[in-house]
Amino acid sequence: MTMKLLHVDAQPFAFDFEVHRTALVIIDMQRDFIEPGGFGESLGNDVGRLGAIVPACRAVLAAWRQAGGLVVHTREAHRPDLADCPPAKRNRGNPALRIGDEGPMGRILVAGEPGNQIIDALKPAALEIVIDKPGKGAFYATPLQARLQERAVRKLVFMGVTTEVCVQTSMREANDRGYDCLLLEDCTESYFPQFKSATLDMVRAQGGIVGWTTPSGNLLAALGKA
Ligand code: TIU
Repeated sequence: MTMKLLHVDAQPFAFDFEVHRTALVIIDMQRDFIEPGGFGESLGNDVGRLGAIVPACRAVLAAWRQAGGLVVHTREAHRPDLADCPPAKRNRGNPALRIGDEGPMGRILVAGEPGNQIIDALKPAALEIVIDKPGKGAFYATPLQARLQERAVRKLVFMGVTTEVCVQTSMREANDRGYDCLLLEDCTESYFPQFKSATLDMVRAQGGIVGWTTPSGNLLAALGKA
């Protein structure tokens, strides 16, 4: 693994990082959000948009693994007894299928069910960190902060879905814990294109109030893979 300081062209200015002090965090690339019949669709969304980012995510994941970087995968997942699912979340919006109900891919948003798995194209490798999270943020009620501190990680590169919900929430939580965050623009997607675009704008406004954004090609170039 290189110990060099690498520079990525980004907005609002260059993002500098060392691979051994940085983690790639892939948010909730689960069948529940990307395929029909899961949680995303139960909320009334057209899930078709999200799959388009998978090839770009795969390219980054492969390059990051080859560089020897730490990879964190998250899953939005509730315990089978739903003890970690507030009724306010389960009942919000009176959805067609509620969290815990039986759907075409098993129980909606429940750990261990087929629909709750990360899609095969981005399957976690042995020894990569997998974090099950009951909320939208990756830090709330999870061991993520401890796992990153054990490895002296200071910076995070984000991919995943959805941009303005779990990705943005996780980036804001990371900010408050002292991490610099880079969001890869073509490796994140929303059910609402205007929300993705607004999120990218608000992340990098005010001198990077939440973080940096860049197309994944710029990260690949910094890693020597473009
Ligand atoms: N509904 C929606 O856009 N997202 C979520 O409920 N969770 C995540 O973003 N992972």
